[in-house]
Amino acid sequence: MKLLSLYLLTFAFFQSSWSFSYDGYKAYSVTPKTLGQAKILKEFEDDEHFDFWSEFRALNSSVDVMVSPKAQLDFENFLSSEGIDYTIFIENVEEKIQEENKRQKRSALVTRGDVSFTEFMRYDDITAYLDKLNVEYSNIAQTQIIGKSFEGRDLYLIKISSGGSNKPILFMQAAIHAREWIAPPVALYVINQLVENPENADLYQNVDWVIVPVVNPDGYEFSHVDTRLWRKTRTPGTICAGTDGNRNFDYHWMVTGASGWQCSQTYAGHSPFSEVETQAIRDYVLANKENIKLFLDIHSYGNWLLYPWGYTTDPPDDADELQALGDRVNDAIAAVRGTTYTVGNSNILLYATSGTGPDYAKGVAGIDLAYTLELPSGGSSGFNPEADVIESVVEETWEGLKVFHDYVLERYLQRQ
Ligand code: 0X9
Ligand code: ZN
Repeated sequence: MKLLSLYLLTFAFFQSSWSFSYDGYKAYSVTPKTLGQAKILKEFEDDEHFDFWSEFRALNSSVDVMVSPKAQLDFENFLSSEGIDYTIFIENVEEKIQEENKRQKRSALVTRGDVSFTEFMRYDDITAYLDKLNVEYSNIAQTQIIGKSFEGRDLYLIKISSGGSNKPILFMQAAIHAREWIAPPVALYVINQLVENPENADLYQNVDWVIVPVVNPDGYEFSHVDTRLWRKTRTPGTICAGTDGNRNFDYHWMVTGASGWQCSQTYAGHSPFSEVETQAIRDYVLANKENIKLFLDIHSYGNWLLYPWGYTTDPPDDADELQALGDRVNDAIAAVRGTTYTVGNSNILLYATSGTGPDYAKGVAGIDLAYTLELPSGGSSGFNPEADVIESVVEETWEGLKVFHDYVLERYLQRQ
């Protein structure tokens, strides 16, 4: 037994590479100057040789896209012929990932049941921590398994509550996109601060917090061991695997900014809610929709705090309120060490999306306050932050998330 654990530890510690190699993949920073240019660029999203890492934000503002070796020559010719400016900011993505991996300790060093904000934790370590809280702090923290992932992993949710019923709920989820490794630590820090830091006890007296730290554990694990930049779920397809969970919700499903092609990074699935992971979120949200006052979907990257709608450019009726609250969250984050977010409607100028979690939460479940938080980028690819930045990101973000709490308290408590 001892030998086995030693072997496993050694294996985990020295395991430094993924099965899939990004050798020869390049990352481009591309700047569309006209709406026409932006539209044609967006069409590449459906192509499996292209992986858009950052959001289209505005004309004359750059977007990051990784291109496979096969497609690079045609892409560069195309950009030149269209007069679209670009630079190559990573010549070989594989080299960058390997270089960074040498410096990145992953959770080989995390003791079972502990939480770490100095390395990226594997899914089993995350759930072991939640299990521990469930036992050691059973008066305030309860885990719930809300379903199983496609590969059979338990989908964990944790509720932090001082008891009683019918309180407003702040709902947060992270890592519906597998590769966005900085998202689970933000969710885990909220959990850690609420449960293990007695100074924060007043934050769950009148409001319950419900947090799903990893919505897509299959993809998350796959991004640790096989393909670093995996985004989707792991459901098999006839040609390519995986569905984009954030295009799979049944609200204006597949109307825009989503793909019907299974190899696309934004594949919406063969039908709405084809994925067990999104079904689990749907079921929890619908069953608790009267109480959930905030739906926060945590992603990376780009420093955005976005509110619906993704599927249409028409703003929601309460856009002013969503903007004002978002601005307050941004101010609180900025006060820590100057990190700023752009707060806005998610269908900003060029980047429509449909079938997202926040659109569903607002449009179907009637949760007024629905947001996507795109955390800061890190490392060469934006999804590969150095592990030693985790702490500063989670700390500053926590300051912003407390603003959501204060607002929900002000806005909804007297009505309960
Ligand atoms: O595309 C997404 O699902 C989100 N961005 S990510 O880079 N994390 O994949 C953004 C969803 C909401 N944003 C917009 N509608 N613009
Ligand atoms: Zn994402």
